[in-house]
Amino acid sequence: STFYERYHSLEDIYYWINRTTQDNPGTVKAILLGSSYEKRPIYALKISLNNRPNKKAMWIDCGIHAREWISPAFCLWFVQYSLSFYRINHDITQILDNMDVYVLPVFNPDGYRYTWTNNRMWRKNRSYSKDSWCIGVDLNRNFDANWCTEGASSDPCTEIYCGAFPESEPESQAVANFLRSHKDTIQLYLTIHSYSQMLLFPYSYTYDQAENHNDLLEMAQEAAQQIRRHYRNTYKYGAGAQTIYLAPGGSDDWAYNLGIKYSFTFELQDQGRYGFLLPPSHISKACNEALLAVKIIALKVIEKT
Ligand code: 0X9
Ligand code: ZN
Repeated sequence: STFYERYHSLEDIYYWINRTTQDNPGTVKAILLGSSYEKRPIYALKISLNNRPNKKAMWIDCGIHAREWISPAFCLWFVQYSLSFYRINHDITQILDNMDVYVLPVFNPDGYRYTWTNNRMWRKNRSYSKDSWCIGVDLNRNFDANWCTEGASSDPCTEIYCGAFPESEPESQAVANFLRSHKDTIQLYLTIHSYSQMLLFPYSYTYDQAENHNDLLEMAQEAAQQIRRHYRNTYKYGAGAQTIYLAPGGSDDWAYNLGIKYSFTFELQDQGRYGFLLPPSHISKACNEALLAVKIIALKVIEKT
């Protein structure tokens, strides 16, 4: 198997980030967004293929939940594909000609490392709370979007602990700060999770429909249909609250309310057979079908804006 058909430790991914920037000078830059609770750097890659003025951008983050290993694997896959197939594949060429792409491979480095060394099923980050022995905040409940209402918990011992206040965690703060300062160029926000095979969009913190609900629904539906056609696999799609559950404080809803009107959460393979323990032999199919969905959605955003 190739490098991209395996899972990689945090140290390997840092090394890969370094290599990728060195091997692609002028195209890929590493941006230091901040550092984690345990002081590890949080890097995003910026892929910029030509120097058009007023170029728009899209954002993809992976690994906000530590145990969802297919997610960082997808970010690496996406970067590799973009660099290898620019000017070869029509769709990725079209996308990179019109947009810069920011890719954050590991949103939650402390948690990810912990899943390699101590507990494969860890989800949250690794921060200590003041008044509990329990460790970790669910970073996807820590954003300022109806923060800590129904679907999150104020109990530090649960898997959906929302933190002491919105953006209390250095990881969510680093990403929120970057998105705030780039909201005028970023038109599309994507966040990659697993598992359950779903394409979700706002809102997850309320059953109310987003203002461009029909647009988002149409995009997700088209992506799911193409996955079915090309890969014979089923992805559900819809607004988060209606499709899975009410869950406030998520990065997708927060980015949407910031003004990034195309905001999606992808839940990659599988449907529960292996769950978070998706075998490496499934990485290529899981990533290729998600890549198809990213392309369809990004092309539609370019078309619409
Ligand atoms: O609950 C989550 O954070 C996500 N599912 S997961 O099993 N990967 O943990 C779904 C997130 C959907 N979006 C929001 N809740 N905002
Ligand atoms: Zn997740």
